[in-house]
Amino acid sequence: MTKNKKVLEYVESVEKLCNPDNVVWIDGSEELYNKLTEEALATGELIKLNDELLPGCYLHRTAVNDVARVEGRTFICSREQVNAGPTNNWWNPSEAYEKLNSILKDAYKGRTMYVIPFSMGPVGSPLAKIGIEITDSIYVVLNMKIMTRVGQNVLDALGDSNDFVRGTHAKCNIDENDRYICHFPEDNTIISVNSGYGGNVLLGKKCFALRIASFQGRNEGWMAEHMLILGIEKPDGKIYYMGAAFPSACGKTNLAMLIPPEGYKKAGYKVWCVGDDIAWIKPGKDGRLYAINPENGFFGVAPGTSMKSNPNALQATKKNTIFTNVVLNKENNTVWWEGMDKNPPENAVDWKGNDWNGKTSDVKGAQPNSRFTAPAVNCPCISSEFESTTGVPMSAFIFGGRRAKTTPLVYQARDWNHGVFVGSIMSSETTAAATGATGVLRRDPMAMLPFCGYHMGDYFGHWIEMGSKIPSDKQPKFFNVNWFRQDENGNFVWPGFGDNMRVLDWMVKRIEGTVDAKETAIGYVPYAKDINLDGCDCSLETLESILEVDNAAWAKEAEGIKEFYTKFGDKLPKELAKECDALIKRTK
Ligand code: OXD
Ligand code: MN
Repeated sequence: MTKNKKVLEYVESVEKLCNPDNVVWIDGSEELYNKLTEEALATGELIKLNDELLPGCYLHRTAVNDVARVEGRTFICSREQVNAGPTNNWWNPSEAYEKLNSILKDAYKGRTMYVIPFSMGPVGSPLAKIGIEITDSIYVVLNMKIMTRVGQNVLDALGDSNDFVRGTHAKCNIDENDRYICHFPEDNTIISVNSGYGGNVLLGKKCFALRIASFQGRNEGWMAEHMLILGIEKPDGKIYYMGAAFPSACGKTNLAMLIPPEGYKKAGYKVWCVGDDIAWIKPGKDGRLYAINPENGFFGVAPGTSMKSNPNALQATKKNTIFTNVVLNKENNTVWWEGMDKNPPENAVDWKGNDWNGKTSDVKGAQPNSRFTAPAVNCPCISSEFESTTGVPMSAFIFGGRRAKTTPLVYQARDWNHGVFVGSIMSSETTAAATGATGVLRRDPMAMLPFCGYHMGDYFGHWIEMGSKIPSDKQPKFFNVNWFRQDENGNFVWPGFGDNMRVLDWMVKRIEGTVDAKETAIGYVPYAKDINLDGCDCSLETLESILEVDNAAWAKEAEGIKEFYTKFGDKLPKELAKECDALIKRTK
């Protein structure tokens, strides 16, 4: 399939080490995918679902010990420890290679080795990058087909270039004690062993598109961010594109596919989804920042996805989708998960493969981190710019988190550096369901804590530097949102979901310069009257209560930020230290 010497060398080296029975190159043809699907059905790796209700859809179950990303076993193997920084696990690369090679030795014996050439981003786009993933898992091949662009055309686009990421994955025995997800940023290399769970084995996603790409972006003058990308189309046809970063469990996929309230729909507003998880962002010729979604599908959390919370995502899963660790409804051979509807199946199989009755069982049927892998083209609100090779021009960056108090519904940063500060202090309170302890604050700068492939202090510095290259009139505006303010009784105050459109609408007006805002210690906060509440289940007074900025609370918050910042030592950009001091001063 290719004469590229570096690709051939890499494939041969893995073949020699892992010793497979066969080698199959994934050329992107339907014939080959069909053949592999048949094989996976025969072994039980995949279960075919109802072809009328869910055409082209399959169910897969992972091992019970292998259901999520494993941050504790994820390593940045930079040559110098300092370059991994205080927020990553570091492993000396020579030691890591030695250990991984011992695990990989003969790991494919009796198995087939698949070589997947894939592009992150539209093939041939100047913003796209190429990878070769080698794996012994058909599940990985079929998921990579959905999540990335795969096939001969990728190798053609690569030509004889050495600029590709080498990803090796081996299932081995799914032994959690020998599970490693390792990144060698200086070698463009990823090695993942002893897992079969998507986030650990679909190497294009977190491993390449965030950890390796963030490192590449710093060296090459662009940014790889954990951001959804959406476009807001106004009735006059003008579209504003925004990138938004949230820690998990803050409704990122829901925001990416938001359905505007009736009044907005009637007036002609539309929201388009360009991506739900990752953005690659680069300055264009005109000086503005342009973004692509490097992925080709959605690897979404299934539980909680419903016709109410996210009809677009649900619709996207109706064909050519792979479900992982959800409930199998035996009555009609379809799938179900908690939060899909109030009608769990009685004659069903749970994610572990045991018989399950949703009406009587007291255990969950779907694994809480069960997933759908759905092609982006299936999404009813996918943007017409999804395949754009130049990307979409960014008008705003939105940061956010889950905070019961302190952080108002929305505020705008003063300028770029203040915006970077706002992103760097992102934080979320854990929910009781997730941890057993409610209200524990976790700082997660730009939602990149588990995904930054180098020292996070340098990452902040890179953000500052990117801003210095963009003329201020071309810079996106920065906003922070908090959909999760609670009243004294612990009830959420803001209705959220589609009503978040009202906040996005205010941002558009700020971008256009058609609405004033109140200057506060933390930035610009809306006047309540400027947020459109027509048809909204929230009164003006209630809205006012979640727009308040409590200086005493922010003075305390600033102490926490200062403390958090000490982690980064002298790598903390002085611009951010200055922003923190300025916040402290303004709260007095
Ligand atoms: C994801 C994550 O799966 O951020 O997207 O964990
Ligand atoms: Mn994510």
